[in-house]
Amino acid sequence: MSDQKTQFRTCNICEAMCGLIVTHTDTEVVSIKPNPDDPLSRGHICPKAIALQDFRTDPDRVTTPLKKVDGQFVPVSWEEALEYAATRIEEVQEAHGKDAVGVYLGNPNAHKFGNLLTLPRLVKALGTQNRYSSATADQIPHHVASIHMLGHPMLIPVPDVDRTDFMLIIGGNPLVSNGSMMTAPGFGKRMEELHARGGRSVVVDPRRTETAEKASAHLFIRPETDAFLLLALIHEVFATGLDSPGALDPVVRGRDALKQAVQPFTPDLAAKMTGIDADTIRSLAHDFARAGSAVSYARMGASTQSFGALCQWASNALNIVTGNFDSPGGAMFTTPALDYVGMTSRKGRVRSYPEKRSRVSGQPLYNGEFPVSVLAEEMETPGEGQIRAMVTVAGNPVLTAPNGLRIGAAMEQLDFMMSIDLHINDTTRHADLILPATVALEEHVYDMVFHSFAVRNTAAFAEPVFTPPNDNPQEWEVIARLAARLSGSNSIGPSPVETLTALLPRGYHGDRVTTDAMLGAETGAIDLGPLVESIADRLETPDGKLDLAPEVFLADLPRLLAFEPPVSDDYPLLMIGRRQVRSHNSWTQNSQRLVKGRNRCTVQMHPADANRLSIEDGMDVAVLSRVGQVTMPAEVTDEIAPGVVSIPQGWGQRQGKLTTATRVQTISINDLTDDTRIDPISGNAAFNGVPVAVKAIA
Ligand SMILES: Nc1nc2c(c(=O)[nH]1)N[C@H]1C(S)=C(S)[C@@H](COP(=O)(O)OP(=O)(O)OC[C@H]3O[C@@H](n4cnc5c(=O)[nH]c(N)nc54)[C@H](O)[C@@H]3O)O[C@H]1N2
Ligand SMILES: Nc1nc2c(c(=O)[nH]1)N[C@H]1C(S)=C(S)[C@@H](COP(=O)(O)OP(=O)(O)OC[C@H]3O[C@@H](n4cnc5c(=O)[nH]c(N)nc54)[C@H](O)[C@@H]3O)O[C@H]1N2
Ligand code: SF4
Ligand SMILES: [Mo]
Repeated sequence: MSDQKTQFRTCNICEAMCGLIVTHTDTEVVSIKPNPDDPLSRGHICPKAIALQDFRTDPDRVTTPLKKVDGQFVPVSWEEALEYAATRIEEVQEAHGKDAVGVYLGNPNAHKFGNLLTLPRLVKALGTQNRYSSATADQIPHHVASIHMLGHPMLIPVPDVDRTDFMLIIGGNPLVSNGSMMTAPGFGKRMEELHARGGRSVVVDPRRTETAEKASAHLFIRPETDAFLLLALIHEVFATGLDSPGALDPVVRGRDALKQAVQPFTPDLAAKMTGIDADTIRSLAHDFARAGSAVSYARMGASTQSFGALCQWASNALNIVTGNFDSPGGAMFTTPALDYVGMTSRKGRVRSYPEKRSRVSGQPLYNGEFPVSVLAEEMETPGEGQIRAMVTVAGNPVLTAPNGLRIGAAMEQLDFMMSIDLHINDTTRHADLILPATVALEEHVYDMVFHSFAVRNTAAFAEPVFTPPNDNPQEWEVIARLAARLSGSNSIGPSPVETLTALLPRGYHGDRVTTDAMLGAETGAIDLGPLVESIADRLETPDGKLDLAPEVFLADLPRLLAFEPPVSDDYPLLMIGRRQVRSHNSWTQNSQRLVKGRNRCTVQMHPADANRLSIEDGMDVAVLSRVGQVTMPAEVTDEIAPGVVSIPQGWGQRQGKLTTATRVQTISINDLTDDTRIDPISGNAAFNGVPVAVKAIA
């Protein structure tokens, strides 16, 4: 017992950045507990934090480089592996050009500052335009709204949850997800505090979610009709003279254009499209505009849909016209210790958007990345620029991208594929080479991304707890070594901690935040206070104004007006996804402590739909879409709106290696989602509102 040590640490599985207290020996975790004094998470954690230790000791974890020989993975040395990777990539690029290699960067990269600081070197060394990431299956509409309205993709407004009087949540379930593009650990408690100070919360969602259960009110909405609701709220605000310019008025332009653009979007039209009655919409607009402060927060449900970009624009616009932008209790901006926006400032540079369009189907490229929805066709379709080799880092698109099986089949045809990952899984099994990664407890932690989206400014840093298995290099070093080898350099460059140390003094808090100061913080993190008004000086649009009515969104409104729900006789129901507390995207399902218990991979449907189809709770049913078919248990519940079905994302591990003793048979929702359903403005996958049929199995 004497050699036990205790460390403060930020959990970096999801965006919530919960403060942990990790007690450990040199080789084992003794306990992982919440840090009650963390200024952001205030003692909140979820069951996944405890599972951090499982990812390290997972018996199925890849712990040596694996090379595929005659269809079997065999261990090889790091030297051989890196040489093999570089040689094969160079062969493909010499024969077919730089763009013949595609890169896919998955979600865990966003949580690892070592990866974030070294991946640009790898991408540069590869020199390919064929870049993809999970962002286009997630939040690219937020960036597109910020680019056009504020001039920088990372100037993302964050709801000032802790001070607002009225929170409108559209298509987010932060009680389960703990917030996204809104780092808000312990959201349930924050919501209770909102209600306790006399405030209100309204959730708009086709499912009565865990968040909806706790909210002041829940409104069921038809999938993909949120833009009608948001624009009708703006319409009503203008129509009743409830718009209030606020302190930002001198820097805002496009108010009249917005007012004119929302003319057709009356509460009556919204009622017809959304299924929410017109009077409810009118009162919602009045309550929102009259509240002391209010904030509209639109997330996954409103971004992974055919009108994702319009939704994010309209949600921002509603906050702006009601004077709830960059003001306490409204949508605000962080001033983080590591100032990512400042580091990548575009002030004074005029750019045109989208930056490019994809080769095969002309979908838009933003932030240097093509939509993941076009990845399969870019591998399949011959011609100059065809992808013939892939590099994936911490990504599992076969389970997480729409029509994932099509991506898997295309990967099988590649000349070469390599992955940096923890597992042989549905994606990496197609690779010729897998390089092992280090896991959280083996690495330094500083959150480069999510401090930028947090409801409070804080900063925390921790050192590795354990050494990696087999003395493996840190993941950043693997990336840096491959990049160096490909660019013919002898140096792997500065370490992420060196870079972080150099960048912090240039951020908003100067010398106050250093790695030493963070390590020495008595509460485990430095509290930098609540969000402050800051946007007027930070706008990066060419004319320095905040644009309420960018042409790209106005030009998309006729498409919205022409929208009809995509149901047909063959596929009469609309499918949406759901998240669950004990599962994180596609990669935590190997933790026994998280997956134990009943099979949670069920298709939820309303009793009225179940009755009509002679389906009973617990029965196995077939779910069919244009692209695929699965069999899974039905869960009959009035949690879900009639006409809608819900399937959780992240399940369906087919690969034998992801095996826990009692693992249940699950399916992947992305065997059903359709890669041709895309938001044409942002290129984001439209996971919501996929037309499906559900059938009882004899
Ligand atoms: N436990 C857990 N936490 C997670 C994750 C996880 O897998 N597990 N994943 C993390 C990641 S990567 C992210 S991006 C975040 C996402 O965080 P959230 O945005 O909170 O994600 P979801 O829980 O998917 O919530 C989306 C909601 O939108 C609803 N919805 C679906 N279609 C529509 C629609 O057309 N309109 C409206 N209004 N609502 C709709 C769904 O019913 C669902 O309740 O969560 C993060 N946190
Ligand atoms: N239908 C539907 N599909 C969705 C969603 C949805 O709501 N509905 N959500 C979307 C969203 S929001 C997201 S973010 C994407 C996520 O999509 P991805 O980023 O493609 O998937 P993840 O499940 O996060 O998979 C991460 C991969 O990284 C590996 N991994 C985990 N930790 C590490 C590490 O530290 N290093 C390395 N090198 N590898 C690691 C895992 O083994 C796994 O292979 O999925 C999207 N897909
Ligand atoms: S909510 Fe997210 S950050 Fe917090 S403990 Fe759970 S997984 Fe970790
Ligand atoms: Mo995500």
